[in-house]
Amino acid sequence: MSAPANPHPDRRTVIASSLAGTAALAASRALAQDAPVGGTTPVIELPALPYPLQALEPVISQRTLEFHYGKHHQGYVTTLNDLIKDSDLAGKSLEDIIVAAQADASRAKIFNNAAQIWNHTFYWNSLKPGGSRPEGALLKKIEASFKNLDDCKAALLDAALTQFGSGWAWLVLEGEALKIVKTSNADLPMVHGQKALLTIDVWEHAYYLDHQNQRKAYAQAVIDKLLNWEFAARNAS
Ligand code: MN3
Repeated sequence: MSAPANPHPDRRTVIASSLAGTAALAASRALAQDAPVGGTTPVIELPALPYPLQALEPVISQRTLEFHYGKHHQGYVTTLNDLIKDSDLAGKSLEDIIVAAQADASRAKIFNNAAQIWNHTFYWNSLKPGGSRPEGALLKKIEASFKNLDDCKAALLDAALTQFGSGWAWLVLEGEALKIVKTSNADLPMVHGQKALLTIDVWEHAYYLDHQNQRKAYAQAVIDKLLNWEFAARNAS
């Protein structure tokens, strides 16, 4: 039986790396700075998914990604562009928008939408069809900060399960140590002095179509089968 046709071949393009520090981001910054006076201000764009929509099955179905990427992630992008248009934040990088909005309680809606764009792009990159295993310097760091890889994964699962309500479970670098943390709603490590290495979305929309209310079945399968440890290693270096 052949795989279902990908209805979005234009989304097959692989995005090079994480949001932070990519050539694409540098290019978008250069574009922002070089925008001609009176020209069109660049908008925040929805990055391409790094794999086809069906590539994470059976853990995460094509239907979940059609909604989660095509509706939720796209929705945050559309809303943020509406919110910042004609403001001092128009044309700024996503990271700059997140940091500026986080410092201003009157801009909570901007923060929530901007952070959710960043979180979701980071989450797609934290997953890889077929998964991978940590090696080399990252594995050494894991063994220095946790007893071993199994303990690191168990702590990540525990964070995913004990985050009350919507949020995220993360592997982060804080100083020289790796830590597992959880955040609520759109909150994210970069505003807490931590560098994100991997994340798992534990909002219900991430798993309800495939696993209904069983967050543990989803989080355990993601940890066992889909984590992109090469992406984590790039973020840690
Ligand atoms: Mn989500």
